[in-house]
Amino acid sequence: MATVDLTRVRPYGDTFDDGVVQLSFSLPVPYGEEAREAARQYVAGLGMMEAAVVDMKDLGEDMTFFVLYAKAVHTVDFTAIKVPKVESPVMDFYEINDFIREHIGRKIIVIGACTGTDAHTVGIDAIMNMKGYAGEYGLERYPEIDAYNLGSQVQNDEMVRKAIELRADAILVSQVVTQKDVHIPNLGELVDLLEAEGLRRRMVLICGGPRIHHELALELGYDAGFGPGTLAPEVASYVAHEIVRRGLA
Ligand code: B12
Repeated sequence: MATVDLTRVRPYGDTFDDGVVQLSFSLPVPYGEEAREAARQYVAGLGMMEAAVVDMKDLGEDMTFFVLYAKAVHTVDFTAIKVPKVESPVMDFYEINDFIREHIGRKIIVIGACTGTDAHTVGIDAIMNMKGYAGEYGLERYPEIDAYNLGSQVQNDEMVRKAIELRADAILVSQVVTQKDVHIPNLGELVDLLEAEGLRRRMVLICGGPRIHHELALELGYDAGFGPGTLAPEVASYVAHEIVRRGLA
């Protein structure tokens, strides 16, 4: 194995450090040799070398889908990368319940929903549902957590009303549709409403979804953001620790 210079890394396709990447995309052009050349020229225009179409399919209606290989010339400095991450020890189901009993001394109350116009409930269900996801029970199964899954298309004012009614310690917001950045104003509105009610600092506020990351969540005024592949214990561990850290118990 060649020695890796982490200040100058680039993709590895065939031979080490060759810069080869695979790209796929569609163009609104009819299938054929002109389409192949259009895709090749497009990728060359991105600054990549030796662009070659290795597969293409007619999508109908004058649309063509392509798979290409090409060589990237630039590198990135891996040593200079800093990514904000949720920094909290992850406990298992039993440890979390013990932690809550020992450090909080009462059940914690969590409400969650898919908010705004978003109807993709599978993600929030994966975190909250009794039956769980990927081998991990959801929050409804935790004896020390009272979890309320409010479902889909819940409006922000309704979330706030429920948070007050149920005396929530934490609010979980799922946003899956991100077309035209619809999630940004929707997530921001909830923060504004909580601040207007004087509740923001009294609750742990979390968002999640396939295109959510911790840095974005922090920018929008949330305490934490969780992305693809999140499991319930990561969320429950964070909430429990954050309640203790912030003295909200
Ligand atoms: C199933 C599905 C639907 C179902 C939803 C059914 C339901 N009850 O959920 C139906 C058919 C209704 C649907 C409708 C639409 N959909 Co749809 N759908 C999907 C699909 C195929 C799977 C999503 C899913 O279930 N993922 C599985 C879960 C487990 O993953 P997850 O959501 O990422 O959740 C995990 C993490 O992100 C995280 N997480 C998620 N939420 C939260 C919240 C918190 C607090 C935390 C901590 C963590 C967390 O934890 C979860 C577990 O690890 C995706 C494509 C895809 N393959 O992803 C498109 C997709 C999401 N849909 C899309 C679109 C565009 C739509 C429609 C607008 C289509 C239309 N024109 O009508 C409508 C919108 C309806 C609406 N008002 O929201 C687009 C979104 C594109 C974008 N970037 O915005 C996608 C990506 C498809 C695509 N490639 O175009 N959809």
